[in-house]
Amino acid sequence: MSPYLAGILVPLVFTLIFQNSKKGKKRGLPVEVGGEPGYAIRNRRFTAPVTSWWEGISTLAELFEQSCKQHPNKLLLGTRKLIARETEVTPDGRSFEKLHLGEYEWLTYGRTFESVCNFASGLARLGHKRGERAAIFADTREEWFIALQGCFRRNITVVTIYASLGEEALCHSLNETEVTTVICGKKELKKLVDISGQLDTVERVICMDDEVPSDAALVDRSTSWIVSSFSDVERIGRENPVDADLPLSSDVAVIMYTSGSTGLPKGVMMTHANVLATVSAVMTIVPGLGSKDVYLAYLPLAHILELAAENVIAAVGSAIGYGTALTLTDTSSKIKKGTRGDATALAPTVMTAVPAILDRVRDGVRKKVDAKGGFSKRLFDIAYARRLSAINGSWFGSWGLERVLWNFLVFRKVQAILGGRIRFILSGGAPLSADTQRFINICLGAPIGQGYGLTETCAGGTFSEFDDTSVGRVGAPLPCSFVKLVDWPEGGYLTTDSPMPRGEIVVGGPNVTLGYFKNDGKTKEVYKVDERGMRWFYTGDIGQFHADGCLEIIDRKKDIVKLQHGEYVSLGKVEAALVVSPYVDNLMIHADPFHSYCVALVVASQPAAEEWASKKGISFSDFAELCEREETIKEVHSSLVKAAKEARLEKFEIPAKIKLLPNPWTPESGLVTAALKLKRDNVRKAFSEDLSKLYA
Ligand SMILES: *[C@@H]1O[C@H](CO)[C@@H](O)[C@H](O)[C@H]1NC(C)=O
Ligand SMILES: *[C@@H]1O[C@H](CO)[C@@H](O)[C@H](O)[C@H]1NC(C)=O
Ligand SMILES: *[C@@H]1O[C@H](CO)[C@@H](O)[C@H](O)[C@H]1NC(C)=O
Ligand SMILES: CC(=O)N[C@H]1CO[C@H](CO)[C@@H](O)[C@@H]1O
Repeated sequence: MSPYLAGILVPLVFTLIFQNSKKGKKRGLPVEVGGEPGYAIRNRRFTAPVTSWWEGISTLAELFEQSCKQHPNKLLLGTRKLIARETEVTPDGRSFEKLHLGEYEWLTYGRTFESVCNFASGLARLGHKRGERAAIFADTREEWFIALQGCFRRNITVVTIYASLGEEALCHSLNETEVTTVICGKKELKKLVDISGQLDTVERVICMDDEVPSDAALVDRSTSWIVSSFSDVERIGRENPVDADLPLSSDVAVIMYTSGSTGLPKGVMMTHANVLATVSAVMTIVPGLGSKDVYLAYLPLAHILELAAENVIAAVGSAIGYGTALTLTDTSSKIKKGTRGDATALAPTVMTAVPAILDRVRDGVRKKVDAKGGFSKRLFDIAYARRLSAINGSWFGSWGLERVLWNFLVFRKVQAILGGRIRFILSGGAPLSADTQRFINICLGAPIGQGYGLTETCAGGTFSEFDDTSVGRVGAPLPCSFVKLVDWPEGGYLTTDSPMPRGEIVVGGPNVTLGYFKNDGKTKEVYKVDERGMRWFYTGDIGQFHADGCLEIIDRKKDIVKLQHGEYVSLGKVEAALVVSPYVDNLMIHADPFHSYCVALVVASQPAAEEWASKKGISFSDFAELCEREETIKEVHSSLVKAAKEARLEKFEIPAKIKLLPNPWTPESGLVTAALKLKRDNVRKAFSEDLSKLYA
């Protein structure tokens, strides 16, 4: 049967089942609030801000203990065993490390709780005193979660640090918080030893990898630290149990160092009540989260989105399987050919993602479909178009059975990439492009909930409800938050704007954190308390409220630059419009008041550029050389201009000149944050010569 025929026949064969149109549903509710005048709103489904979903529970420690007692025999933490580490050499002589990983091995809730109690006792026996802080500095893994819960049981404030953080920032965060115990992996231990001379307060290090002894000798010689392995601490605790020393809800649970886009990182203080409010809010949003769910954990636990997500999962009896971004799928870069990636080995039902990862999934699927061509591609295109019009609210293509059929014929294979059972994806960290949201939504058949929040608001803020298929918006306020807009006249955004009120986004509620650790000045700048005692955080983001109460982020205060002739360029907006060009892997727009036009640094997408070159018959020695070529730059530039026109950018917003760069920007290079947001200052510094050449 021709795919075109299938497209016409299939819907005719099945009976008409119209999906309810979701249009016109009110999600938010304008409310009166005190403080600086503004247009405030909160979630319509809840009359008062949610503080705890669980009755009688006021800290994360109590929440976890309750859940362990309710589901002692259910599986909680799963980790894949490393079978072999291999080195693969490509024909041109480059070598890559590949991992051969086995099946997941599980700890039950009961066993995990024992580990947590043992670890807590072990910490005390090793000499960690009351009131001292501990830092966790490691990639996301089982021990991270156990250490976190262990610290909570001893009322120890946990300082979290991104594993990719640079030396200076690492030193600053450990110094500032006077950490006495650092819990880290083997890789991070090396980093610590390098700066040991500057760490005065650290007394002991707990290494999550069991191979520590050989390193320990080295560490002991060069530092005065006592180094123990994780299993040692657990053993000591098991042999010498100590009573729990539980925190109150107003005690600080975590000081989270955010890899800010400028300067040294700032530590955000979060109480148990703060995190619990966010955890509770997530409960109200993911439909039917329960003990049948399996969650794939791989984002940094030092990010509040992941920390809250894992605490939610562990509170409802679901299982958490650990993975990494580099071993996620069967074709991930570190997975040995022919073996399974984390998603296929685990078959998760729920996962979190940052937009950059979902963009990669989308590009991967598109490329595969295009490469196949012919019948498969046509079938895919038809299926996609039909699902798209259904999601668009049209009756055309919205039959329930048709959806099942397309899933079976086409999308099942895409779904198999992530294990085939995904029913909900939580996206956060940065806004998701409309195109990717649609694509993932259609191909995975699973709703994507997009959150908007910051570490400072404890990830609270807004959340798009799972049945909201509109794109580009971040939803209505979370049940734990109030959100209001405040005029920003300099930027031309007012709450009296029509058709929608616009302004700086300000978040208030039980979720708003206490402020920055040892940084009163900065705290006073961005946190304000109104006359009713409610705390508000000024986000610096610009948003607008739709009539149904959903928020849309449209700009960022400090990313707006005035050009020589007075036009304002919103860097983020222009970047979001141009990044859709197939040649772009990443880009940064640069504008300043000394010039009348803007320029762009563009990290070229290697596959796209090389494919174009080979089509044109251009020969080149390596990719860096290709990026230098006049004709390549011209081609990429015209593709940017096209994207700009499609997004209806003004002429002055289109970069007049561009520099093509061959190497991707990674968190390790310090050019982007761990959530892959641009660090403008660093990029500007790193490419200052290129920028001045662009203006020459
Ligand atoms: C928990 O620790 C903090 C900081 O040391 C302390 O101020 C607080 O009183 C402790 N809470 C309890 C319930 O002991
Ligand atoms: C940390 O503190 C020590 C001593 O107080 C000091 O020598 C060192 O420079 C500090 N390092 C940072 C990064 O602040
Ligand atoms: C879906 O709706 C948008 C906006 O209403 C429109 O631009 C787009 O063409 C529609 N797509 C389809 C496939 O109907
Ligand atoms: C820590 C904090 O900000 N607490 C506030 C949370 O919000 C409630 C009102 O919803 C205030 O009463 C708390 O003081």
